[in-house]
Amino acid sequence: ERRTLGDGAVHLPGFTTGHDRAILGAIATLAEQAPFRRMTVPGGGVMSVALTSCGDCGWCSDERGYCYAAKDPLTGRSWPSMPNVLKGIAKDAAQQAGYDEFEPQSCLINRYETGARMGMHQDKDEGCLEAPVVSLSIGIPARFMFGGVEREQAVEVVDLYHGDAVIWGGPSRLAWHGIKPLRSAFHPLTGALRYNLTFRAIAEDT
Ligand code: MD5
Ligand code: FE
Repeated sequence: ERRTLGDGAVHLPGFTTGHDRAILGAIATLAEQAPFRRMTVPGGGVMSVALTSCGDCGWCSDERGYCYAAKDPLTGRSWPSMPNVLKGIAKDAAQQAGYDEFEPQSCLINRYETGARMGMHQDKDEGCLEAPVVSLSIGIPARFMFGGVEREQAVEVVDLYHGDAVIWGGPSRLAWHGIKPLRSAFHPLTGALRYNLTFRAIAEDT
């Protein structure tokens, strides 16, 4: 099934079906090498979402700002490479949405516990804004807030469930978005947790 969530956003409900255990196994192995951690954001707050990354670079935040960095600031080592099983699923999802050339360099993995949330933001640190972001939702559901390219535009709430893939391309690539505080729930494969994996093409800053 392929649905249109909004301008340029393609929703593939249940896309990861059959790969869930492989995805969760990959996350567990990655987290041994680059543990989930809660990052500080500019202003001094600490995110409620814990995260880690794999691939050529990983998303980082501290008091000074956000960036993609080749080394994990927690371990001082390179981020673990992107597992082929994850890269393959991301490329297949992108292809379903018409992006045959998508080559993700980085995968950010967010881990939400009950009450964790993500405030409204745009993803624009990647450099390659022509490439889509592919996201996979695993575990308990989330209420996704989907706004417009302008901060003031109305926000639509969309529920994202275990196994859903969303390909954010075209005008939705720069849409404002966020996640409402996670409601307590249980999923047989993740317990009380939700994971979101986002696959991104990154260009070096010049
Ligand atoms: C999440 N993660 O569920 C979301 C899913 C993040 C983040 O927002 O930055 O880690 S990715 C949603 C996304 C990405 C790019 C564009 C749009 C949504 N959009 O146009 O709404 O943890
Ligand atoms: Fe985002």
